[in-house]
Amino acid sequence: MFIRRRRSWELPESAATPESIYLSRRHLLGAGVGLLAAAGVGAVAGIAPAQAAAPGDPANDPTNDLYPAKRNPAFTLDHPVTPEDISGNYNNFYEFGSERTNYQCTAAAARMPRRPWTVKIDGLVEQPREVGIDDIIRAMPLEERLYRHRCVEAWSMAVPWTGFPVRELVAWAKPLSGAKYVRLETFLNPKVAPAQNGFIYPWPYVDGLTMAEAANDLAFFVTGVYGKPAPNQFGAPLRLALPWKYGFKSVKSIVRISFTADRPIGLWEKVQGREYGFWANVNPEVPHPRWSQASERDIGTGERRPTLLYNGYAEQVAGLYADLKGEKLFM
Ligand SMILES: Nc1nc2c(c(=O)[nH]1)N[C@H]1C(S)=C(S)[C@@H](COP(=O)(O)O)O[C@H]1N2
Ligand SMILES: [Mo]
Repeated sequence: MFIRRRRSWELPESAATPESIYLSRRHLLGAGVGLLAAAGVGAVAGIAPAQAAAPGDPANDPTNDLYPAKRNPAFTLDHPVTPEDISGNYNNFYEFGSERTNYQCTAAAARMPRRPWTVKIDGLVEQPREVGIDDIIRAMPLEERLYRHRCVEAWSMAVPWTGFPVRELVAWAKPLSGAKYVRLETFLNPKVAPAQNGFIYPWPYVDGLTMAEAANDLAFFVTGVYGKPAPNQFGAPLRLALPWKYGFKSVKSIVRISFTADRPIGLWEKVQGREYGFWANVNPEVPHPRWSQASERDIGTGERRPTLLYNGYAEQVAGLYADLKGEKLFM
């Protein structure tokens, strides 16, 4: 995501060629891992590898027994799933740094403790409550879906998410009839995510959707990816996936789900409302004020593909917007 306050030497994705940097970083990382393995660090010395000791290691996730979940064949793709070593090292998670290609972001996120993790459900509901994440996950019908994932910066990937329909959790939360929106909030903990000490962004990360969008079959809460609990950089232990919208709508590492009468204002809308609005539906014909959305670069294959209306999901979601023509549906 790019905001106006970026320094002049920072180019938008469309103007930069990050592959060369990205590939050289990958190369460096690979070499580092090789050296460690060759030296037998950890194993020979009898010290547990740093990964296993990390509080954020998904290998210790208490819901491991639920994976892999059955794939729902209704959600497939016409192009290959992005390899995990690529998608898992190209993440937007500003709480852990503002560079997608920076492995420090993935590593920093890995230090986030995954438990205890409590989700507050409040606002216009019959009974506000705080629930442990495992109680939510175990109450929900987990399934795997292949989804397109399109960032507003014009890169995309194909991801095998595991999770459950948003509407299942909405039903479980028992919202009141006055609820018109679902507002989602990420954790606020600068000790875990030092970038939250910065003053550029109005933390915590917030975004939301309408109740009608939440009821759509495609709206998905994600708990896992690649057939296992999601590594932290993907937004563990609970994140949203709205595949017909730009990725910034898909809030990560959620701690609060509120049902509201008023439209929530997301972090990006707050920071730069002229460029990042509430609806943010994908549309190749509506450019971002500073770059085209006509095509996108698949970070797995490197191919440039034409962008599709509603990111290819028009059939399922266009009806949601039939009566909203006056709204800025694609910003
Ligand atoms: N809390 C939080 N959620 C977030 C973000 C973020 O920085 N913080 N980035 C958003 C953006 S811009 C995108 S494109 C997706 C990226 O998801 P991915 O890293 O799993 O591909 O997460 C979204 N959710
Ligand atoms: Mo994004």
